[in-house]
Amino acid sequence: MELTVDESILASYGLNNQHIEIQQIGSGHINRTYLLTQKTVGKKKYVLQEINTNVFANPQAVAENIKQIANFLTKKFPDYLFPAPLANRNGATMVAHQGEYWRLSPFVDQTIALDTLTAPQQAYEAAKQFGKLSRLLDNFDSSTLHETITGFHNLDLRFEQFQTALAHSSTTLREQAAQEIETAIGFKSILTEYQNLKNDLPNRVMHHDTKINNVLLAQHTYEGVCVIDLDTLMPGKFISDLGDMMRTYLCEFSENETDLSKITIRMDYFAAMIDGYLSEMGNILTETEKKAILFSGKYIIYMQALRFLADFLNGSIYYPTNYATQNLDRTKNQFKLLMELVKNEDKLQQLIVNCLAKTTATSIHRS
Ligand code: GN1
Ligand code: MG
Repeated sequence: MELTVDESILASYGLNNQHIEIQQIGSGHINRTYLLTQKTVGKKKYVLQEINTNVFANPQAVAENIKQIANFLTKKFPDYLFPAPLANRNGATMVAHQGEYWRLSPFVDQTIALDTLTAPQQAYEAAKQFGKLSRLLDNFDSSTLHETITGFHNLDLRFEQFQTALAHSSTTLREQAAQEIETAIGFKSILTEYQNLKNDLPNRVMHHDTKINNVLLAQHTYEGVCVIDLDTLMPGKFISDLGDMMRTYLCEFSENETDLSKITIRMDYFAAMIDGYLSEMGNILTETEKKAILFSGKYIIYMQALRFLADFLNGSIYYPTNYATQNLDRTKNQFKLLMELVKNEDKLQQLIVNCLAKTTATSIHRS
């Protein structure tokens, strides 16, 4: 079936359906994404996205945040590539059409978004890109931004949502997930640690969705090019970004892998990832943040497991699935990953200490 997009949406950007080829792309769970290619000479490409308003109830807030940040970056760091949505003929960066919200972004040519990594250097490059964004936004006042999803990375809320889902779930789903429910409760000390830590971490502008397919690498060299999926750029804590990198860079297989024996952690990727991140953020992080580096992984992986589990218990209404128990399988996958992280805690902490020492040595050398 040939894909088409309503004429008026394209027209507002000066584009015409007949001169455009449309192809669905991306592996994100939330928004639908299309690649538009002009059939005419030049074959210019764009990315068109429909914002999922079940998830982003206030798309205007999303658009405003991205615009504010884009303005700041353009002014302060004009060479930085930030693929923000383009302004249409009316100057708006989003188009409303029959209750749907659409936006058009530049397509970054000759790049690739990976679902899993195949070399430590890729982890270095990807982490460096997210670290760079945080560094460039270090002086941006995060309190001027909207919270595009309320309590998005609030672990208290996520645990509560898991408990609510559990209380309302059917006996069948509850029985199917009995082992994972027990594991979720067994790891509750991560929630306590989060509660003790969160107020000591400064507010920053965080990306909040740093999974590996949200960074573009150069097609052949795998050099980092830019970050994408900017919807959750909002005030947050540093543990969000580095944590989601650990969740998606360290294992050879993604959250969809069902063979749990494959869910292990790659130490060399961990070291490369920390190095890449610290090459940008090493001199900016506070001492408390530096101490929370390993915790960031536990926090995000635990939260993601809770989110998949809650969704399974709710009847899989949030994350799209290919089969009925996929969110339960994803929960198992994430818990296995969490266990691997905990099992290797001492070794990983030692790697962090080594990486931090390198950062300090470099900054002394530079000064
Ligand atoms: C969603 O849209 P996507 O696939 O980049 C989710 C993230 C989860 C991720 C798990 C707005 O991200 O928080 O970590 O799935 N985004 C939202 O794969 O809920
Ligand atoms: Mg996303």
